[in-house]
Amino acid sequence: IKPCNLTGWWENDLGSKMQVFEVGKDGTFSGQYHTAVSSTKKPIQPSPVTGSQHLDEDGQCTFGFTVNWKKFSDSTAVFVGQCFNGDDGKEVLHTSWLLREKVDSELDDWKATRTGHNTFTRAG
Ligand code: B9F
Repeated sequence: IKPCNLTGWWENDLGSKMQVFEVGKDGTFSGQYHTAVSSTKKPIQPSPVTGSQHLDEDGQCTFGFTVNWKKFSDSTAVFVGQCFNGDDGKEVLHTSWLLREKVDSELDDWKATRTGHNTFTRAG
């Protein structure tokens, strides 16, 4: 079984790509997220990722990270997930996300959060 280390390039089921630069000894990491989808008119830009993973050696670590879409949107997304080794031995990340949209008024708070799931595999 491979140890769990998120360093490298990942691609999800939407075609979004994420690069994790380096995982520190304490499990913290930074990276860049290139979303394949957006619903703003502004051009999509690479967005900073900051996260933390467990350093379990069974290849099934849990992790979380935040994406700040600051260059083209006021929104923020957080992902939580776990790494698995599929039947073919390939690593797969199963994640759930919350996406917080900036709303103009507290009255709109109820509709400000979206949620979903993404599956990532190694890219390149
Ligand atoms: O489209 C999002 C956005 C935020 C405010 C206007 C546009 C920003 C990009 C989010 C990308 C999401 C997906 N990509 C991916 O790989 S993060 C979770 C998904 N996984 C439209 C209006 C308000 C929110 C969305 Fe917006």
